[in-house]
Amino acid sequence: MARHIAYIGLGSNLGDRYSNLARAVDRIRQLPSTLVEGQSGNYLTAPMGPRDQPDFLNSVIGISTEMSPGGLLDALKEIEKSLGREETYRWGPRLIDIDILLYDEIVIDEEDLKIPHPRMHEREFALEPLCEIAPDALHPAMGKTVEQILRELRNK
Ligand code: PH2
Ligand code: MG
Ligand code: MG
Repeated sequence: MARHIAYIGLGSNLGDRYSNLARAVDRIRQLPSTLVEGQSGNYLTAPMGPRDQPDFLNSVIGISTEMSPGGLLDALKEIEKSLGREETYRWGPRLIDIDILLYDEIVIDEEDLKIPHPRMHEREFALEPLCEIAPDALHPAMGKTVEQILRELRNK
């Protein structure tokens, strides 16, 4: 089976945010045929969207995996659930959020699975940690590297 490179964004703004991110990465390490190849630092970030919620802790990891995009998405949702995530409102506070940002240079636009993550290009809390570990990763829909996208976002 072919190996694929994916970048995954993690966020938490409830409970012990550091431990929530660490536990999520531990679970991702245990996924079948998956290796964590790189891990950014942790970034304390102001909430985007509704402002009346705690600050987030965000990070990004790079993995190599034989899992398909759909299989990976299902597995990440399971991990969110197993760590105790409960649904609130859209962009509301969450114990753990695990999003696929990029998967190779694939573009998928399905109801439940959109890759690249449809808002990553406007979110410094995703781009900054991603840039730390993979500045040259290509956003296949925009035809730009993540470093370029971050620079342009900051110059707006
Ligand atoms: N996630 C959201 C909404 N707003 N803000 C920050 N700073 N970090 C996040 O991870 C985040 C957010 C929805 O997924
Ligand atoms: Mg998210
Ligand atoms: Mg999510």
